[in-house]
Amino acid sequence: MAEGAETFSLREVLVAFTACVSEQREVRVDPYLAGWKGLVRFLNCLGTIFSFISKDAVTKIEIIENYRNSDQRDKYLTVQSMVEYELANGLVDLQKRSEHPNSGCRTFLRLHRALHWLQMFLEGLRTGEDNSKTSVICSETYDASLANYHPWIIRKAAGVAFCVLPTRNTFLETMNVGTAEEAVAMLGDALPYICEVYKITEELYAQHKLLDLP
Ligand code: 1PZ
Repeated sequence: MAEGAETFSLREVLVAFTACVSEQREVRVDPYLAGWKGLVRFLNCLGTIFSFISKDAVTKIEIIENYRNSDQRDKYLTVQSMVEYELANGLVDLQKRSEHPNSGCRTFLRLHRALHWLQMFLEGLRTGEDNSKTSVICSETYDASLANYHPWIIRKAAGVAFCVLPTRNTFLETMNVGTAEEAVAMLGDALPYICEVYKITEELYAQHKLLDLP
């Protein structure tokens, strides 16, 4: 395992998602990105074979972070304010990527789709048998979600990478939350928050017909 992994716990990462939903049921961008950054760190601990995945996630996190560090930072405080601002100002390519290839809306949508996979994957881990294979849980949930948006070559590379994942119990221990049982309990606590973040974003994107942004 990579250096630094021993001080890293997935608990803090998943806790970041508990801070995402505001009292007005808006999704806060900063804790969302903090959650993703932690997930990327965790992914890097699993081996260099995953680096093509973490690099793409980092690129997308940085695009949105740059908006949060720009003069327009307040417009990117929540996903709701981002959507409203970018749409009102014609900053989103709706048909085909051209003038605004890296809009906040299209970039966030990629992370949002990945969050759907994450939700299903963690639920699969939580409810799986002790000796089940993480690689199977991972590929089944990937095929049912994110894979629909990826070209053949990426699906192929992802499939190869999944093969190196350890068994479920070892994977749960890699999360550094304690025993496998404690990790399962933590997942049970954290997953409803991740589901809520996903659901609110999905409804917002559906309402504005943004679910297919190029
Ligand atoms: C625990 C094992 C981890 C498995 C991770 C499963 C996800 C596989 C995703 C493969 C993505 C491959 C790289 C690049 C893909 C991009 O083409 C797409 C679309 O972006 P566009 O080309 O339109 O700009 N990017 C994505 O779909 C975002 C993927 C982010 C994945 C983050 C995974 C984090 C995993 C955390 C694990 C705990």
